[in-house]
Amino acid sequence: MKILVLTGAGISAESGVPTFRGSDGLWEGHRVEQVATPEAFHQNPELVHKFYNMRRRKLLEESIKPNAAHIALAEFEGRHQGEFLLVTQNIDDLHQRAGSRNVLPMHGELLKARCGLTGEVFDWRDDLGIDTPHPSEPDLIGALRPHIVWFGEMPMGLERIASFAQDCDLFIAIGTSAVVYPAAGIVQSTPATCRRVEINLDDTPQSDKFDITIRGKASIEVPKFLNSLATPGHRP
Ligand code: BJW
Repeated sequence: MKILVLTGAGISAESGVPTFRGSDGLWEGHRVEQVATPEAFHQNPELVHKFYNMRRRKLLEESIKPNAAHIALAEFEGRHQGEFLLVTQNIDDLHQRAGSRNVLPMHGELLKARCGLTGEVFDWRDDLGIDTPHPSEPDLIGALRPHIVWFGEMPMGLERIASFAQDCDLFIAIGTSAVVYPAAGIVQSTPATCRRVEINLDDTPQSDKFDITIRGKASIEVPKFLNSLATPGHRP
């Protein structure tokens, strides 16, 4: 069985990483266009760096750990015989820390920085600023930006995602509000034969495209659902 999983901020919420939308979402108090667009970065790089520095520091706090949903996905991948791809919209590294191997972070990674001039990508755990020198060219100052896909920019790995989705047997979307494209449209690029499962606290604008909608916390529902797949004769 060929399995495609798409995760969003909801899977990391119970690990202490805030979601975007919703009452205590990350963008409360920030207008999206102030921080999550290339124009915003061009106009006010200090503000944008500050926003991501705060989130990077938080992600590196000891209390932030993968939860039962991240771990269940990693363990499932480890024992799954067929093809498996985990596409995440999340910029945290909790899937990787849980041990997932085939992870495609389509909206970038908070613990990486990119040179805006050359496109080189570096592992990055410190603050970034307008005075940060380029790691291999110290005279080049301020060329680094967070390795994040902002609105209007092309998400990463789209060809691989499209090619995997077109003949997958099972698609599972977990903890995403399904309002940001192209991620929200992946469900519709899966074939008619594919079983589509949505796990979320609430309905989303895409819920009617799924065969099964499971309502509840990811930390409970993801392990439960993945365990049910291991039951002989069970068809999701
Ligand atoms: C739980 C839970 C628990 C909570 N258990 N569940 C008009 C129409 C269509 C498209 C467009 C349009 N105008 C513009 C566009 C394109 C635009 C877009 O989609 N805009 C819409 C908002 C209208 N998209 C883009 O610009 C993308 N690029 C692009 O389109 O390029 C051109 C292109 C052309 C042709 C082909 C392909 C591409 C880029 C999008 C980049 C998104 N970047 C962000 C910010 C990253 C930086 C940062 O982190 O600050 O990525 S936006 C933000 O939203 C972030 C997320 O990855 C993304 C999705 O959010 P997510 O993960 O779904 O989180 P939430 O908070 O929204 O939802 C959480 C969910 O979890 C909720 O449903 C809860 O119920 C649930 N939940 N706790 C289970 N415990």
